[in-house]
Formats: sequence, C-alpha cells, structure tokens
Amino acid sequence: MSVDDLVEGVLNRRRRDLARLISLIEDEESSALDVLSRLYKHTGRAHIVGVTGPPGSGKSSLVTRLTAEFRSREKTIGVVCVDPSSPFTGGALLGDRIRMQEHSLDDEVFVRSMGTRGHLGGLARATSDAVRAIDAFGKDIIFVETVGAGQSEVEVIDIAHTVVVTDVPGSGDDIQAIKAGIMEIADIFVVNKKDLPGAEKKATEITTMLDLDTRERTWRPPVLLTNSRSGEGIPELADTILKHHQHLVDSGEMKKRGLQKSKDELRELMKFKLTQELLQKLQGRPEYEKAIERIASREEDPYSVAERLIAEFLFKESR
Ligand SMILES: Nc1nc2c(ncn2[C@@H]2O[C@H](COP(=O)(O)OP(=O)(O)OP(=O)(O)O)[C@@H](O)[C@H]2O)c(=O)[nH]1
Ligand SMILES: [Mg+2]
Repeated sequence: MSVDDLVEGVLNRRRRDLARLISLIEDEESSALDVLSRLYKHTGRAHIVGVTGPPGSGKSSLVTRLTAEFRSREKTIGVVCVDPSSPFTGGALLGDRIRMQEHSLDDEVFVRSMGTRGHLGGLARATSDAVRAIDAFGKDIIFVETVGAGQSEVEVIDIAHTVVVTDVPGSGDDIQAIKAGIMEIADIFVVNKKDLPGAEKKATEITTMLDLDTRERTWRPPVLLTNSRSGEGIPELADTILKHHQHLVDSGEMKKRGLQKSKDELRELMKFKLTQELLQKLQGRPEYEKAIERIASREEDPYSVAERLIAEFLFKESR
C-alpha cells in the first residue's frame, strides 16, 4: 500500500488503514514516518488522557466505563493500551480486549494494544506516534493506559494532556508507588473499587499527601472515588477530565506545553536521525572497529574518539 493511499485512508476514517499504519509504526517501517509527516497538520485536536496506576487497580475497567460515558455524550474515542513492564502480550492485554469488545461494534471507538516488540526508538516514541495517528483519524478523546511502576511508564504518559492516576483501597505499598514519581504527574486521582473496605481511608491518605505538596500550582488534583463495576462515580470522573482540559486551555498551559513538547520532540528526532546517519556511515569501516579496540585497550579514550569520528564522518563527509 502506498504512502498516499494510507494518508488518504486515515483521513477518510478507514479503520483498517489506521490499524495498518499503527502496525507500520510498531514495526518501525520508515514509510510510517512518511505517513505521519503528512498527517501531522491534521493532528493536535484530540484530548489525550493517560490512565496509570498499579496492576489490577481497574484501569481497563475505568477506561471501558469512561468510553461508554463519553460515547453517550457524543464523543468519539480511541484507546491505546501499553504494557512496557510485561514481556508477555497475552494475559492482561487479551483480557482488556475482551472487555473492550462491548465497544467493538461501535464504529466510533478504536482500541489498540501496543506490544513490546521492536521499538528501537523507544516504546514511548511508538506510543506517541500511534496516538498521533488516532488523532489524525479524528477521535475526540484518546485514552492511553499503562501500568504505573517505573520510568518508562512516566515517559509513555508524558504525551497525555490529562493524567489520571488510579489506586485501590488496601496495601500501603501503593502509596510508595505513587510517591515514586507518579504523584508528580497526576492531574486527577481516582480511588477505584470504592465498594471495598478502606476506600475512604485511601482517599484521605492521598488528600493528606496533596496537602503536604507545597509547589505552586493552578490546578489541585481532585481525589475521586469510583466503582467501575457498578459505574458509580464515572460521570463525575468524566466531568473532571473535561474540566481539566478546559483548565489547560484557559490558563494558557496547553499552549505552553505544546511549545515545550514540540521542542523536545524536534530535539529527540534530530538526535535519533544524527545517530542513525553517523552509525550508517561508520558501519563496517576499519577505522571504526580499530577505534573500538583502541578504547578497550586504553590506547585511546572514548571522549576524544567520539569527537573525532563525529567530526570526520558526519561533518566532513557530508559536505
Ligand atoms: N470490586 C471491584 N472490582 C473491580 C472494580 N474495578 C475493577 N475491578 C476488578 O479488578 C480487576 C482488575 O481490573 P482491570 O480493569 O483489569 O485492572 P487494570 O488496572 O487494567 O489491570 P492491568 O491492566 O492488568 O494492570 C478485574 O477483575 C475487575 O473486575 C471495582 O470498582 N470494584
Ligand atoms: Mg488493564
């Protein structure tokens, strides 16, 4: 399929073409970049909502409920599930698929799981491109679900305008997990499984933690209680998500973040491109292999070699 056809397919909202494009992104096919570059001016419209939190806290159930809630408000929905911590693509993701199937007959909902294969450019990069493809396709709200545990999840969630952090009653370990960086990125806290004992207590704990945070801010993350089995608290959560979006727009934060993200992205892409180009030129060159040996045997240091190779092969050769 040609780049032209794929661009046209996505813009004409052909689901199969969107799925195809995301597969190309996952496989790191260079044609994906050609398509994305042509789609770029059609993006930036979707509200991207990250949902992160401990395993089993009900992220998928919440997203499924929120999808139904927003569909009833005439919003179209995209969902991307990412599981960077798990080397398996079976279990959890399969379960998510089955649960999301209640929406699969709805043409206005597009669901996609991101596997862990490939991703030289990083899972965050691939996810961001997949979300961008769905944005160009025209979905109003795009959920990105990822297990909250470490750095890579924080990177994945970085593309979200609104970050919902989920937690459940019980185990104090969750607070530990939240403290380890997740807390900082939360725009909305959700204590899910409010039907279980200790939900109110957990909400109070989070509120206390927020009270201790003295950073200056214009948005204090609300703490909401939900039951994603019964649907209790879901309309309020949907309202809060929209309210946060409005806050970003009204406060100018949206524009500011847009500029920062563009800057970061451009830098990342240039870094990637430059590295790729340089390594391509060096590949199989005896000077390159020799330099590596000389560094290993301490005849040369890596700092000077890096500088020399860059000067010789990237700048001199390309002139
Ligand atoms: N009692 C109760 N159970 C819930 C609630 N929400 C979700 N669950 C159950 O919790 C389990 C995990 O829910 P998921 O939605 O798969 O959680 P998740 O955070 O997406 O899980 P991973 O993607 O595997 O990290 C399922 O058995 C749900 O039925 C709730 O509000 N109350
Ligand atoms: Mg899940």
